[in-house]
Amino acid sequence: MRRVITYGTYDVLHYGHINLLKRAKMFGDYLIVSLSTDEFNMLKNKKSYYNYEQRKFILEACRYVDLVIPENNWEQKIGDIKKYQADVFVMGDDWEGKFDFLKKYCEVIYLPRTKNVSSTLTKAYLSNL
Ligand code: C2G
Repeated sequence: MRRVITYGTYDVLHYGHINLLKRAKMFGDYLIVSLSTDEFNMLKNKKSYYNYEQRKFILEACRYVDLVIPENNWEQKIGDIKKYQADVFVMGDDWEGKFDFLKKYCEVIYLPRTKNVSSTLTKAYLSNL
């Protein structure tokens, strides 16, 4: 069983997120999403529309996702990779190079972001309706 792990806020889930999750899943058989908690989002200066439980509930309905765990801090990735025996770490390429230190523990893959879609754009559009 090849396990893939990825991290993110995944607020207002959109096709860019799904496209990332779908491609990430193709690198293994089991996809773990470490979902930023509301507290960690504050550290990332991100305010999510949906809270952690709601974002977790939505992600768990995604066919590509096998497990959702909380992302509480920047430091947990190595421990997560060991604890969940992740073989592959996948992120969008807006993070290109930022997580290369994980290469000691697993494969690190950065995938091209999906253009012209983001939670911020979606929220901005909705707030102008
Ligand atoms: N993403 C994408 N295309 C988009 C938007 C997002 O491929 N149009 C990807 C991002 O690159 C990321 C994932 O979808 O891999 C989740 O995006 P965010 O929720 O914005 O995640 P982020 O805030 O970057 O959190 O420890 C890492 C952080 O938690 C990453």
